[in-house]
Amino acid sequence: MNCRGCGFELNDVLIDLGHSAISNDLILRSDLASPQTRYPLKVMVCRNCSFVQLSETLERDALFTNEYVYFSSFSDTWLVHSQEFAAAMIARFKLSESDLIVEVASNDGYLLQYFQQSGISVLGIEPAENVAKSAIQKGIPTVSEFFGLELAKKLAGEGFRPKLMSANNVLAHVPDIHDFVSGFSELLHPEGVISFEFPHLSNLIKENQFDTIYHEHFSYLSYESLNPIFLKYSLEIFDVEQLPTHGGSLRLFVGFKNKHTINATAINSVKSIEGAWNPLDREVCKTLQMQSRQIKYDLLDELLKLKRDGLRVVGYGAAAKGNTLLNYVGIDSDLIDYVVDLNPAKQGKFLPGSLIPVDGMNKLIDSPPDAVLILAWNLAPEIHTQLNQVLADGTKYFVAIPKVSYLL
Ligand code: JHZ
Repeated sequence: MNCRGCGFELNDVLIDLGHSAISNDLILRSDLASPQTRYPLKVMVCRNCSFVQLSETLERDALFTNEYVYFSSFSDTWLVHSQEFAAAMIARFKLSESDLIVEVASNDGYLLQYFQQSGISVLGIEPAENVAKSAIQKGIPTVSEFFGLELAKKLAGEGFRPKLMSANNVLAHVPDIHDFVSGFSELLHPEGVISFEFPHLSNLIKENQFDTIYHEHFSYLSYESLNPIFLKYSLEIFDVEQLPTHGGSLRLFVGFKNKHTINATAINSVKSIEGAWNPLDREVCKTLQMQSRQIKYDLLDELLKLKRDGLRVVGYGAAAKGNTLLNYVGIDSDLIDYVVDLNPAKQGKFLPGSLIPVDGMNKLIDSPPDAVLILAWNLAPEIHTQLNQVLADGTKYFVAIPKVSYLL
């Protein structure tokens, strides 16, 4: 097995989570009797370039289908984040009505809508056709194809030259990172800027976010491992921001070499964090594996305690990460009655592996729980506030990451 970053042979394991079902592949009631497939979920680190990646990868067409269930607009926290980003980019890079913005993995138009409201031309690229359709219905022009060198050449040939390209939470989803990055280099305006956001590997390690490992995420990213890949395609990282979203993300600003002032202070601060949480350090790997196992024991302990007391426990947020947690810990509907999610595309289905049913808010009212495990822990404050208005005062709320703990 060779590194998808540099081709070097891979021998070092960061963490092994056994076998798991495909996280966003929710099961229809009519398929409940069929056998379920689980695939290995093991993360490797390249000794040569530090690129962190899954050992086995599934075909992208099996993961991003026409029934893809993740719609970005279901979280207000994320919408506010996107609106603020749009305003900040327009101000910082002096974007005007004559400029074009292209977003790769534009989902349901959750971000481009804010640029469009400012009168700027936008183009979305979203391979999941059902999700792209929802953006088009909102009036966001969207091409429903996978992005890479081929599509970039086609768009450049048609005269598209974006001043800003944005790619949020997509870099990790790409099997061929070289083809993907070279596409940006092909399409970007010579003076243009690309913004890449992704959950930061250092936080995954530091905060035990092992549940963010699933088959859709081919790689787990850092400044250090991405820098050489950008340089190969005449691009360079000139600035970086550390964000609280998705449990701690990086936003990299990338442009053509020598075109932008480098923010060395911001870059050095990220490099020093990555030095402290180095995935090639054996102790770091051992600790992550050990703490993940501890979370498994603690969560099972807590659920068993609640069940022995005769209490009803439910989950909230049928997040992709929730499925890794449930599969790894070995939880099913004997321990968690149902999971609530606002997204109608997930409701009425069953979580892959655990086969826990997914329902809407009405179920919470009809069968109120005594305790709620918030699977989307990254959105816990928003969810907690929302549920407090609906559920009885004594209801308990808890999360499993970074450790099993109750919310106050
Ligand atoms: P959420 C996502 O992962 C998607 P997921 C993706 N795989 C990725 O790369 C990472 O982020 C970074 C629901 N919800 O965003 C909506 C409510 O029902 O934490 C979602 O189904 N009510 C591309 O799937 C889920 O919770 C609410 O009030 O792990 C949250 O999923 C809120 C706020 C959310 O990410």
